[in-house]
Amino acid sequence: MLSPFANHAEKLKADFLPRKHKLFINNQWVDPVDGGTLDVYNPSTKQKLATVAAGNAKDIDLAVKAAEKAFHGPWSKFTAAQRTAIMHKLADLMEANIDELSTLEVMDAGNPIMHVRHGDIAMAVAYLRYYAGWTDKLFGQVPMSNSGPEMLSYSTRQPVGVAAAITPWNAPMILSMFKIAPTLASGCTFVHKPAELAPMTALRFCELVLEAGIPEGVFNVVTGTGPEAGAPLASHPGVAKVGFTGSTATGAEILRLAAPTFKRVTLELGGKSPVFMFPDCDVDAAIAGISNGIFYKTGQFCAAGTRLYIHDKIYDKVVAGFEKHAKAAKVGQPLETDTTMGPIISQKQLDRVTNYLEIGRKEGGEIVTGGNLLPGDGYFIEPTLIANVDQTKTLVKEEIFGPVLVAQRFTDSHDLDTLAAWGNDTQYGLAARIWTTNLRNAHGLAARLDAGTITINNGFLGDLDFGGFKSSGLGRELGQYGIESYLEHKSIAVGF
Ligand code: TXE
Repeated sequence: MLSPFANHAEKLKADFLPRKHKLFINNQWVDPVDGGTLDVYNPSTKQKLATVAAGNAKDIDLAVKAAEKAFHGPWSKFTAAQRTAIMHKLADLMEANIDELSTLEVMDAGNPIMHVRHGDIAMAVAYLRYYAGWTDKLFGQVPMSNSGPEMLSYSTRQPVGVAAAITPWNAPMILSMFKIAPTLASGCTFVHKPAELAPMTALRFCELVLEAGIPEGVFNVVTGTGPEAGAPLASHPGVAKVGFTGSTATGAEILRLAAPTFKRVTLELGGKSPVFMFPDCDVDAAIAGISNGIFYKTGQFCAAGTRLYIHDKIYDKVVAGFEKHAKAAKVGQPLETDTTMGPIISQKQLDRVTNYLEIGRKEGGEIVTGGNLLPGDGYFIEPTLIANVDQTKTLVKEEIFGPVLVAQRFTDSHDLDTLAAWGNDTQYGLAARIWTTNLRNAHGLAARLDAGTITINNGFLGDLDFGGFKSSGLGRELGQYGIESYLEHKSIAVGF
């Protein structure tokens, strides 16, 4: 079927993609100081998509200085209402260009167009509008005990300064927006180092920033690799806050790089999220939930529910149901509107997934469905379910970051403490899912699990904050809490 998005793809191929992509500093497109370049590939065709600039420490320094100047300059004079207005303008521009932005992100990162158009990019617009509403709702305090005719002490808040964002490739626009929106709402300025594997929407977004009239220096993008551009950004003394989404190992490195200058750091890292399926749940809804959950971003999603704990009474039905969904899934070209699951992002990530499948086999796992690479031009692999595993197995402990589920049984003899102990038996604590209609199981288990986000049945996170316990991260993004790390608190005591 010819995708209605094919026209956008053709236009992008004719105009935007072949350009000489530069760095966006001070509202100008500039060449990187040392002239480096990086090729970007389409994971569903393995074809080169574009060549972008490879910035390094020198470019990061220019971008941070521009952001520092803007922070103390014109941007600091913007009222809350003006920041709100400009954020709404940016959101309107995103919406006006949503089909093109979505197409570009699909060509760059490989996620299915319908997920990207109606999920990621639409939600990024919504988050921008959400935080646009926060600019005039940030308050300090005046404790009654400290105010009176002869005393006044109060607290106030101010933006921390330059906020850096280092983002991954699995959901480029939305994970960037988790950081862009609170930056603009709080009055901070921004330097972004997008993922080298999928930087294209970040660059196209700069054109919308220009069109929206955001003053120079407020919003800067330096493309490049992690070690060459990300590391100097995370350690730059002019940066006050680093927001990072990516691997746990790189998160630890960011924390180390940010430590000498005591930057505020938020980290959203890996996960190995458990899914508990009780016999009283809506089994069909639960099967659809686990299937869609693992098809989403081809399992390359930090909060994906990957460890299934299924009650014995419904185990066979769930496994058969998933198999049916997996066989019916259309794995293929992500610009086609009926595609269920796209490719893995790169050969390296595909090798990582196939290596885990090999480990699973060696450790005695039974591949119930999937497990094979699929023909085609891109990095395609079948959705996979592996049974006959237990808590000791590598596939139950480590993040695979591919469309692979592992399934275990439980029975009535396992109490909530045992189930929670299994759920918590990992270094991660990002998310958990519970399928049940029994309130005692739902709340009892949710209270016992160490996870930042717990979904019961079809629960939707909405405007709640997002982040993880343990090695899944530090701090939170989204919601009211998500703007806190962009704000400094100041207590002022007045003497009369
Ligand atoms: O991640 P990296 P990779 C997990 C997932 C995946 C694994 C590896 O398990 O298989 O990580 O993916 C930048 N200083 N997640 O290697 O390296 C890099 O340029 C500063 C989970 O792609 O963490 C990119 O912009 N920055 C995840 C960003 O970090 C550095 C999303 C992410 O890359 C850097 C992606 C350095 N030294 C992967 N090294 C999630 N939480 O959703 C790299 N970077």
